Amino acid sequence: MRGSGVWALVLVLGMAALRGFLGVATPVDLLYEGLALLLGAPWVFNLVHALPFGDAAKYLLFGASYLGFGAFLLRTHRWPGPLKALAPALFAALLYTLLGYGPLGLGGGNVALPGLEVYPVALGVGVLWAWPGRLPPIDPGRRKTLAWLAFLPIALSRTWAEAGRWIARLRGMPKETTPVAEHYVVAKGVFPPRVQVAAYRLRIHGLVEREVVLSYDELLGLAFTEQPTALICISNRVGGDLVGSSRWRGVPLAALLRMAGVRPEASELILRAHDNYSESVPLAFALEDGNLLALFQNGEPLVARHGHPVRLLLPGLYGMKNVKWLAEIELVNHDYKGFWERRGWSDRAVVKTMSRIDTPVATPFADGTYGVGGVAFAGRRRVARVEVSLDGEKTWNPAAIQPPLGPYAWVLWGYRFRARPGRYPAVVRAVDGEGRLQEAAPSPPLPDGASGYHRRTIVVPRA
Ligand SMILES: Nc1nc2c(c(=O)[nH]1)N[C@H]1C(S)=C(S)[C@@H](COP(=O)(O)O)O[C@H]1N2
Ligand SMILES: [Mo]
Repeated sequence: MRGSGVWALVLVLGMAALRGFLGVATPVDLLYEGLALLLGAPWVFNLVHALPFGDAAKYLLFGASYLGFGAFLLRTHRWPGPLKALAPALFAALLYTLLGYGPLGLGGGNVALPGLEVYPVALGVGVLWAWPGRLPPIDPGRRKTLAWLAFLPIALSRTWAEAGRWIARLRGMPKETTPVAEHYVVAKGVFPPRVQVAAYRLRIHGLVEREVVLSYDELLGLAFTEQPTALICISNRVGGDLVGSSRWRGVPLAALLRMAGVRPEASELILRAHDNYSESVPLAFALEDGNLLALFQNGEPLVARHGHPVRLLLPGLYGMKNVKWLAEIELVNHDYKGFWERRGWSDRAVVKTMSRIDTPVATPFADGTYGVGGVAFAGRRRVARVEVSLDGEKTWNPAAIQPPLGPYAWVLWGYRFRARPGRYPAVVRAVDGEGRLQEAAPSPPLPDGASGYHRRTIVVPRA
């Protein structure tokens, strides 16, 4: 049994190395995905975030997945040889099925953790596990050292995450947090309406138990949350720059709705602004986590053009739903068409998965490789993976992703490669957290937002 333990450890570390150094998806990633999904339940998410781990929770979970897989291997210790060899593959099949990707992990050919990578790893590990040959005897004194090695996956997952750091060094990359002055601005009017803070009142009325009227100071007295959140305009073209990702801070919308007490008949919110703009959002969506009545952007009170004093932030919906200069929220029991809907634009306005190449000239690195990069965003579905092609879409290569600042922020991606100086046709595409590939067919922004891949000729200079 002791020999098995060591061998299980070796295999688990081997998989961590495949993941950490080569970016190969392994059965462990499926386990991580499953656990993360379980932990994605709002109450667990809040609990984990209340703990003093911060971002480390993710790495602990990643490490735990490796230990979990090791434990699974040990459970199969007494299985007959052939079954033992198939155990990791069965493990993968079970998780693929539970995750809804289909047992082979094909899920329409667009899954974030492709079976084409996972199964060969699973079979390889299985075969080594079933017939390891004769293991060298281990001196008991060294067992402790080996036990410490169990932490290597955690360390590796860290390096794997840190590996994204070079992405920020690529020339031409946007900042992870868009400064207020660089954030795109869209509004129906030319000048922002002037709203006096002293006179400002937010009114919540309609199908509520009690009408709520709050001054700016009263809003300031409520519990705040801060979250990095990307905004993208529905009229943004493929490759366009009507997208940004700032740190917004304010009062959760659900908390305000609770203050007013939503009546059971209510089904929709009408959002009215001081510039005669109006929008609507279904109540069920409005109640979700992440929706904010924002008063601050990147730590500063909102500036006029971004909605001073108060705007709405509805992560995952196109900018048009993120009402600036918010004046009132009315709860109603019917569908309401907002300013843009009446002009033919999308009613639901759920953002499409997008990705963009931001580096016209590849950045040379000391190791002889070159790097290109950009941003990607998939709203509440999150970005699972980004792929880049440099050969006219014959081959797609996985890009590295910088762990995003939060669930609603955009992600910075980067891709490193070796190539001779020259011009290359770069194309990028993203896969969202539901395993769905970015829509390839080009469509114009009207009515549902643009789709299609961003293509850009990149120059590989002489290093
Ligand atoms: N009151 C009001 N809110 C509005 C608009 C508007 O014209 N009036 N335009 C919307 C659109 S179309 C977009 S894309 C976002 C842009 O927000 P930003 O200017 O802060 O980037 O604001 C939205 N909120
Ligand atoms: Mo917009």
